[in-house]
Amino acid sequence: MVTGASSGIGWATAEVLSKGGANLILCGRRENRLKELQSKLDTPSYILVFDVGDKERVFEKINSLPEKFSSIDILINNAGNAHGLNPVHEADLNDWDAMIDSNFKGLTYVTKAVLPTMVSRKKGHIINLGSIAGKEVYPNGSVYCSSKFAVDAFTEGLRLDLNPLGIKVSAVHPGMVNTEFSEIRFKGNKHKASQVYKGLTPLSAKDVADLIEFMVLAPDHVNIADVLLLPKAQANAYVANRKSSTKL
Ligand code: 8X3
Repeated sequence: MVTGASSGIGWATAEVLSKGGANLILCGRRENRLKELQSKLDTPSYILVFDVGDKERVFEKINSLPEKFSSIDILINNAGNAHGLNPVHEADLNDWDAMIDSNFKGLTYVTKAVLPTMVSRKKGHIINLGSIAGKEVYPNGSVYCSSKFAVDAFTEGLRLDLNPLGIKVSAVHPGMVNTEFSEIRFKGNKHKASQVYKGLTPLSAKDVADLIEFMVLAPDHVNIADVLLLPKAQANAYVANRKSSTKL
């Protein structure tokens, strides 16, 4: 199961895992995009349309899965976004709610809804998409970073709780990835979004998907538990080697 499959890292992950032979449950808010993705996949897939932040719908949809798709082996908790990049005193409360609802609360709801099928079989692998923003705080990113720090803490807690059950819990923390991410953060301002990756080669969604595939394919006794994935040009959350003088 991949959440946020309608674009970016989620889309690329679904494509890579399908090429590797996995049946897929594609989750997202945009049904037309999920159908487009489904038409490109090599393996059987099932679409679930919901917003991860909508608690009731998350459980309703996941509990409605047909028999063939109801035993989930691998959950990729990818859905999430950034809204705004502002200092605390200027930020919009609605942006904060949207980030906390999808990046953190939504991830916990989906996990809770999927877990019963893993717990009863004592089998499964959950991979959460964190961020370098969950390891380091940067200016104007206070609540986005908080939501990703929360994902990091939840991942560790989940790994502890599921340890006796033999269920693997891992996290991937990407730095700069060229997806719709910055365009959404800057509310459709393509110019501002393009400045973020100016003068350097960011990660592609496929780079992250390839890492996820590697983690999924590790031998059963191996858990690649926590990976920070950066483009070569990025040193940390706010230092990058750019060919131009553009600053983050
Ligand atoms: C995305 C990476 O550096 O824009 O989570 O926060 S960053």
